[in-house]
Amino acid sequence: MNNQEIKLSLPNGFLLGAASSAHQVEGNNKNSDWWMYEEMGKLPKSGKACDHYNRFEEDFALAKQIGLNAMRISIEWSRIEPAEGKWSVSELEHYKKVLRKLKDLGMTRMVTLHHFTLPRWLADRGGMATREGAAAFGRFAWFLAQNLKSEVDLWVTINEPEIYAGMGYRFGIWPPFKKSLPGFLKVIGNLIRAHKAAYRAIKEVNPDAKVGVAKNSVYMEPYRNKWTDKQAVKIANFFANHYFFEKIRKQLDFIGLNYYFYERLRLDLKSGFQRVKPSEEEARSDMGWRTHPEGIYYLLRALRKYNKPVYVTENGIANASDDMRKRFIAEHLYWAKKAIDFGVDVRGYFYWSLTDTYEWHDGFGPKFGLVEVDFETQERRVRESARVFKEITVNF
Ligand code: IFM
Repeated sequence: MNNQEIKLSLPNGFLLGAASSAHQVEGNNKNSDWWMYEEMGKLPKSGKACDHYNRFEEDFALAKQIGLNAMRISIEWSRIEPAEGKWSVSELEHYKKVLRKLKDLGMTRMVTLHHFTLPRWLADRGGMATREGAAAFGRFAWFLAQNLKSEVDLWVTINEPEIYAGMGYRFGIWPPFKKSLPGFLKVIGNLIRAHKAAYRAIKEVNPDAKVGVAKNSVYMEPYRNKWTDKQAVKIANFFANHYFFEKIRKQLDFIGLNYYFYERLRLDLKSGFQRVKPSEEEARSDMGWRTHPEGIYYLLRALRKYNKPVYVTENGIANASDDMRKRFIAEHLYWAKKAIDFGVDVRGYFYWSLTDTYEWHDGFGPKFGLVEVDFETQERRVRESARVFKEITVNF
């Protein structure tokens, strides 16, 4: 793709935005389970992160300046409900200010309610491994719907349910550091309950609200043109990309697609089920994740069967030298546009992330941001690649 081809014409009202999550950018999220484990030395410390809690105005102004018309942020549950049933008026006021700032800038506001962290009090009681966790999430959603009714344009209940459950309960890398397949499946079941509870709560307050989920999806291909490899893809594709949507189909106003991963699968008697490693020539991010823009097209096409609006709620690359990012964004948008032309109702694209962030167990190493952050001085510098958004035509 050359630079000429970046000039895509996207549909009326198409959202071009960036995404972030509270714990990764705000700083000092002291009442969350992550903070607790960071203090114990089990995770890198997030500390002040990007100090976005105090610098949100500057950050949103940069988003506007680079040509974005939408932001996806998350509201930190542990700030709003630091103890069970005790709602913080001052934190609610803070988020009202944040959301109003976006409105003043003319930006659409997508808000996530659960992006990997939990209030400590709930984590102490088993979090999402319990049905009570799902019910508590419903109450949290109800509280926000009541109080932020006119401040949110699009609600996302849960971010990447399978990643959350997998990292915390199957691979033991994130809180609460468990490694159990039955435990993982139980959490998935409770996240489905949690989504439904939040969906019902928000709709009870405002039947016109638009509520969706942001689901991580993996584009998979068979390694060889063999029946076994194709079967492996079929099964893995169902569980990784569709099971969750199927379960919440009736409680879903829009679909959120987070796309980062491409896999080639093989299955045979000798080596069993295998994810074939990328070859040396394949483009990869600083984190070793291979990039495959075309994959977004096939994933989006497969979502057409749900007959709902779709937003790319995340897509991004860790690329400190910034030599891959512009092309990465342009090519994903190119393929998203192809999906629109195919008939998928894609309404927006949110790049991950506006700024560099605290990247969970990888700390401050990976650089995903359109805006570079010096974590010592908190200085911001817009990366060259961020220009891409001004080169794309959106018909308003
Ligand atoms: O930083 C994360 C984000 O929290 C969820 N989606 C993937 C991003 C990059 O790893």
